Amino acid sequence: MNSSPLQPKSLIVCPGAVAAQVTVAYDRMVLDCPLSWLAGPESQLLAQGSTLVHNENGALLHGTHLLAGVLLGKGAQSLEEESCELYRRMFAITHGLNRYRLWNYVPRINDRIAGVENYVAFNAGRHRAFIEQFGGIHPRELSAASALGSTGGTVALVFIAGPDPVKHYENPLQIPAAHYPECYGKNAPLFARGSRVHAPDGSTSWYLSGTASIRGCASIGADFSHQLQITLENIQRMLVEMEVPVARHAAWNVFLRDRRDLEICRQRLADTFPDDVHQMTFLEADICRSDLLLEIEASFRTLPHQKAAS
Ligand code: 3EB
Repeated sequence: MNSSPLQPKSLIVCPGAVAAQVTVAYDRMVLDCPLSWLAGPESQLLAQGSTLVHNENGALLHGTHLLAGVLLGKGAQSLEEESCELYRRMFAITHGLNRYRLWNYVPRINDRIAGVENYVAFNAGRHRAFIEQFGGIHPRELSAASALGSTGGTVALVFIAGPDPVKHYENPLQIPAAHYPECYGKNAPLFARGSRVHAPDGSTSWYLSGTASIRGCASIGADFSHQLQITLENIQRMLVEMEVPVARHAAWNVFLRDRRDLEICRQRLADTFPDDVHQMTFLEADICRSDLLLEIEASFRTLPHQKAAS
């Protein structure tokens, strides 16, 4: 069904599905994500635009200053091939635009196939697509991202892109992921720790990448509470680096490997970011490194310039 292009359309991410799938109905494009919802808002609005187009491999949302989309793997021979093909498609679709934010959902991310962990195979495919596209790895092409394990189905890639200027950030407490040594996989993960976008209407968006208990390149923290502490320190450092103002709208996603850690996690986050407690979604998901027990991502936004009241 085609609806009026004047009607705002939304890209929404919803957990709780069996396999990643995109449904488009009237004014909504929904990515059903195979992660378990635990607490907080049950769906998240990622982007709004004016036109939706879709086929069996994904959906795109066009707005005046935005192109957002969900792309699903077509079931290639291997996870590496499927990941490479998804990134090729995404690069073609976003050609000439800046990429603001990416989400990677990798089925059974910590399982091994023929001795290779699925996350390692995913990184190999992503790396190949970057080299094909840019001839090398350039920091200006690395945007904020998250990589989560899903319970099944194909790889899913969600992106937000557009023409507005974007600045990418790294965390001085962490080695840029693109420089991780080979012990974390032959091909490094390719993302920035955060990205900031200024829109022409005066609004600003900050995207904080999936943040975990990593210092330098090493996973640290033997138990959940310690990993949470390190993760929060990484986040606080990024909020300073990116100059995220105190007065802003926030939306958080907290991914827990084990749902039994929910209460301690909720309490600590409520103590640390009391104004944001109602904007935190808690999900159960596998994290890309098998020794990591949680990952936290967020986006922040300030409103367009207000016209002076007359
Ligand atoms: C890390 O810092 C944790 O592979 O796209 C976080 C965000 C992580 C994005 C990705 C991985 C990715 O290395 C994992």
